[in-house]
Amino acid sequence: MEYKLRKVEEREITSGILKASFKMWMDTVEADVVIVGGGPSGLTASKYLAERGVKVVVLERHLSFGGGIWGGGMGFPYITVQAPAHEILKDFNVRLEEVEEGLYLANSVEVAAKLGCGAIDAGARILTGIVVEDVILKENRVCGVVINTYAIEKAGLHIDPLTIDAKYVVDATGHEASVSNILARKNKELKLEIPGERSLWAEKGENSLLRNTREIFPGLYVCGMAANAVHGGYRMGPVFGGMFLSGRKVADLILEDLKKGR
Ligand code: 48F
Repeated sequence: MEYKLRKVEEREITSGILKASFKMWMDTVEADVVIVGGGPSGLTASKYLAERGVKVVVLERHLSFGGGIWGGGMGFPYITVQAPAHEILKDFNVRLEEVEEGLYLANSVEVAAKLGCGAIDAGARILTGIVVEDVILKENRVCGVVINTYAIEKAGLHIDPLTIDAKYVVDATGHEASVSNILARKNKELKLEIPGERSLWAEKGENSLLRNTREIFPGLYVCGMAANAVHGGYRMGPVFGGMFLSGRKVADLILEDLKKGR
């Protein structure tokens, strides 16, 4: 390696970034599936959809993906995962340690990083710093999302949003269930009751999560903690088997729907 860099002009840097960004955004005006939230459930779903050739866009409010996974339990950087969901982490090349029969430990920083890598390598597009502030609702179906930048949201500026058309939208926004809440709040005639999550009961929360992972309104699926928040399920703390399996389930449900041409 020669330790001498090529000369570079400022305009080359700027025009290179703009050219790539506009090309990417022009290709993001519509997608098969928009997943809102780049936490464990959303990233898992995105990998299993993208590797089957589905055009997937993950929109994440913050500049980094991973959601609630980075900090493990109260800042101790490990999460627990129950069988058979550890098989999903194997698909992402995450290293696991079996601590009890069928119960595994994984380092939370490694999980967050590898979920993102796995999703990107499978072909999912992850856009960070983007907030979903509404949905497109036509003829009793969610058919896309309304987006703005996190910087604009945080500054409180009144700037009109842009949109992304989608065949399916997935609310993977965690405890907030923000997409489902927006739909319910703005469209009272739909009579969508969203009770929010209950207190912590790991076993119950994990099991109900999988039942609650489903299409809650035409075009809108919920997965991850959002699925329990929408149905009044329990929270579960730093046990993540349900999150990964919920992401996998929503991908399978959507693949089935796409196959049927719904
Ligand atoms: O909260 P989060 O990690 O969701 P999850 O996949 O996993 C939950 C676990 O982390 C944990 C748990 C396990 O025991 O309960 O909490 O269900 O990730 C949700 C992501 O969605 C983003 C948010 O920044 C976070 O990274 N998000 C929320 N609302 C929006 C959003 C929005 N309106 N637009 C874009 N991103």
